[in-house]
Amino acid sequence: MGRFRYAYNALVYHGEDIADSIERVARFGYDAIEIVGEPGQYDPRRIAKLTGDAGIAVSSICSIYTPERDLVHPDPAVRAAAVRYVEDVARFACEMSCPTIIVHPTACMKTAALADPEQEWEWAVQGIRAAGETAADLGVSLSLECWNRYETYFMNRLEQAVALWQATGLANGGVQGDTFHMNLEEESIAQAFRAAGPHLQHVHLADSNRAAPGSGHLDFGPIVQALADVGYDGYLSFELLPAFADPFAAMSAGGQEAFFDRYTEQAIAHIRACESELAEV
Ligand code: LER
Ligand code: MN
Repeated sequence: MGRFRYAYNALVYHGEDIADSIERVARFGYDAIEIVGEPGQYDPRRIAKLTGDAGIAVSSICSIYTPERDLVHPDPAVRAAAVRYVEDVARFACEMSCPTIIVHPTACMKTAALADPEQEWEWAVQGIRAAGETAADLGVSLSLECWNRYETYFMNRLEQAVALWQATGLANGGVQGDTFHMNLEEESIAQAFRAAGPHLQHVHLADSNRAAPGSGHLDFGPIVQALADVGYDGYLSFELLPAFADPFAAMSAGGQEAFFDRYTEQAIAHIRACESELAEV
């Protein structure tokens, strides 16, 4: 039994029957699967049964922040719809006994503010707090994920996410680093995880090219050591995507065979090898 629990984000399995995705993730020894945050497209009861039968869990929900789901949009109707979306995702997660849903305040690929930064910050605090209170009633936690500057202008580094999380006053959740984004935005990925420490709620792993660890140039040894040293006990979820600027365009790209068996097998093997080299905490 290793130290960490592993999940694989089904985002890149786009178009595949979720039963096949669950079977693959279980077959390669994962503890869980991360499910795409489209409650209207999946039956949570079917996923709960399939994962239970396969002996794995649902680790997290990879929410999809489209322009209609922008928590800091100047139009109050858009902000309200975004809060409702996060609440719907929390209910979706609850039906699958999934502990964490991923939250980001802006639409994905929004690279410039549409309002005054202080005003947007206040809207983010209000929206996350409102959705977070609903999630808390459901026993679900929020994970504020940082993205790189080409997918958002709003929150790129873990220190910003910690400040935003603390401003909400919520107790159910924390912050999330994704090594693909951190490779662009943090001075040191390992150091950023150490600084975020107890606030870490969820982690996405991908190599520098957003393929499986071992495919790019990131050295995961110090990253895994940092997560162990801060006592991180959430999931390590592999979010791997083909080389598209817009991560959601990758979903419908198709023909990404490497992201199925090959990378699913490679990802967990690479990080487990790092785990086996850990210096005792
Ligand atoms: C989501 O986890 C993420 O990392 C962003 O690129 C939006 O998909
Ligand atoms: Mn991510």
